[in-house]
Amino acid sequence: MITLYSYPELFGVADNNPYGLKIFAFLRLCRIPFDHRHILEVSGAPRAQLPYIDDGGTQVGDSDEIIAYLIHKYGLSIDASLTPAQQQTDVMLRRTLDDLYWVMSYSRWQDDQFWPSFRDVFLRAHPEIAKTSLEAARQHNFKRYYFQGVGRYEPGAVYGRGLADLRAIASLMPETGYVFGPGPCSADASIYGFFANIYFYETETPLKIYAAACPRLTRHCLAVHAAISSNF
Ligand SMILES: N[C@@H](CCC(=O)N[C@@H](CS)C(=O)NCC(=O)O)C(=O)O
Repeated sequence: MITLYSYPELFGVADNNPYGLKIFAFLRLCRIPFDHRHILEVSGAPRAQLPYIDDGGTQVGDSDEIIAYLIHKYGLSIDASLTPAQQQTDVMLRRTLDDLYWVMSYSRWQDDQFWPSFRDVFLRAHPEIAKTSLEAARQHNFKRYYFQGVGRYEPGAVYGRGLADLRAIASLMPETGYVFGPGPCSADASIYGFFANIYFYETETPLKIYAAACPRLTRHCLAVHAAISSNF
């Protein structure tokens, strides 16, 4: 049995971290049974980052490596129909989502305008987590944002970057079906992991305002959300 280790759920999605939600969605789209453990401690994870999986004693970290491992190990056909051009678009898409991650995370943890709301929602949903632990995580994230670079920009410039990422992703999205055709592929799990963590978030950050007004992305998000929530 595969075990997925990832961060806690929030606002109706299975992980408040986009990389973990991406793997959750991928496993569900592929109908692979798994046990889901929500943790905060990263020291036991490969490269000390979440998510990771344990598959009968084999531990794999990094969401893209996990997907590649599962496709290979279980002969999954989810991406089999992608053209070579779509495969390369998928790489660029995942890199754009990596960029969006920093903006989304910044909006929750660093921006003083939105931090109190994120903190309160998180503590309400997870009363077992101490306020001091969350404050310590915030200080840790300040360092991450500074060294990545996003922490050195004014909020307007940060959000400008995230909105450009969202616009680029929206431009790929067809009016019907999934990103590369009528059926879902791993790229849909990737988009869902990040977009759902913006769209279902209650606070009106610039990313959330854009997301809620983007019918192509919201339609896609709700379609994946329904697909991974039913029949399990
Ligand atoms: N490339 C990794 C990124 C995962 C990642 O960035 N995880 C972060 C949180 S979003 C983490 O666990 N950080 C722990 C830490 O910085 O201490 C993936 O695709 O899974």
